[in-house]
Amino acid sequence: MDRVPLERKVLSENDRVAAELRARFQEHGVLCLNLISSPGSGKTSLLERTLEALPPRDRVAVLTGDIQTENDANRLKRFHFPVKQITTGGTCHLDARMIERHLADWRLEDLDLLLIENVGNLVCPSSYDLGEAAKVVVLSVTEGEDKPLKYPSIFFKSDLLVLSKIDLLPYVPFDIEVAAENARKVHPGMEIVKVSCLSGNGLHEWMMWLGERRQAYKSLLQKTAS
Ligand SMILES: Nc1nc2c(ncn2[C@@H]2O[C@H](COP(=O)(O)OP(=O)(O)OP(=O)(O)O)[C@@H](O)[C@H]2O)c(=O)[nH]1
Ligand SMILES: [Mg+2]
Repeated sequence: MDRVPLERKVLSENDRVAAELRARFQEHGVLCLNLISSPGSGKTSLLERTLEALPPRDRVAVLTGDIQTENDANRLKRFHFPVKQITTGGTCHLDARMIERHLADWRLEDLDLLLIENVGNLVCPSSYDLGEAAKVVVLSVTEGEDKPLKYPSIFFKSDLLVLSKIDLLPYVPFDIEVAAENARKVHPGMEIVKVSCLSGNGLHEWMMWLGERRQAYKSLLQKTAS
């Protein structure tokens, strides 16, 4: 079989498993978000600040993907929410089977929110549905304003752009308005929050977005059930 039909087959198998996951998330009322960015844009830092801000009894869990190491899971475990590392051993993205396998011994009925940190990569993760309700793309101010134009797929598919590391704006030639304009060229009306995990600026807006998303998901499920 040549490469293109084989890739298509892998993707359709992934879509099938992702659809099953999405149905299970809906059945149990679990909002699942898939965080995607280049390596080092600040996904784990954003999750650290998020877990720190959530009430200790919140029904939240995290799956974090990397090619190697348990480093990110170790950083996130100290907040005492369920956290699991997925090490792909070389694959540049998570796929739906990996999510299914790593969820096997968690009870979805005990969760309201599942945060997935994808492997650091702006390209491959965009093709693999994980059954999430929404993708969130993180772009740091050290990466250049042109990234939405160069890697349009992930910006098009994500509901939210988190512009991260804004504390570094005085030191890097990054025009935040141009970055936002580029993102909206690819994805008209895209929601954007600007954050610094170092100073805490903008984290309130991120937490508001997250809270509104959780509420909207709950209302949607209630409406479809009645
Ligand atoms: N100045 C500054 N540095 C930050 C900020 N957020 C993260 N960093 C730093 O950026 C580096 C990478 O952050 P991570 O949170 O590990 O990034 P990541 O996207 O999870 O990285 P991978 O999982 O390897 O893809 C670390 O040295 C962080 O301390 C920020 O808001 N401001
Ligand atoms: Mg990380």
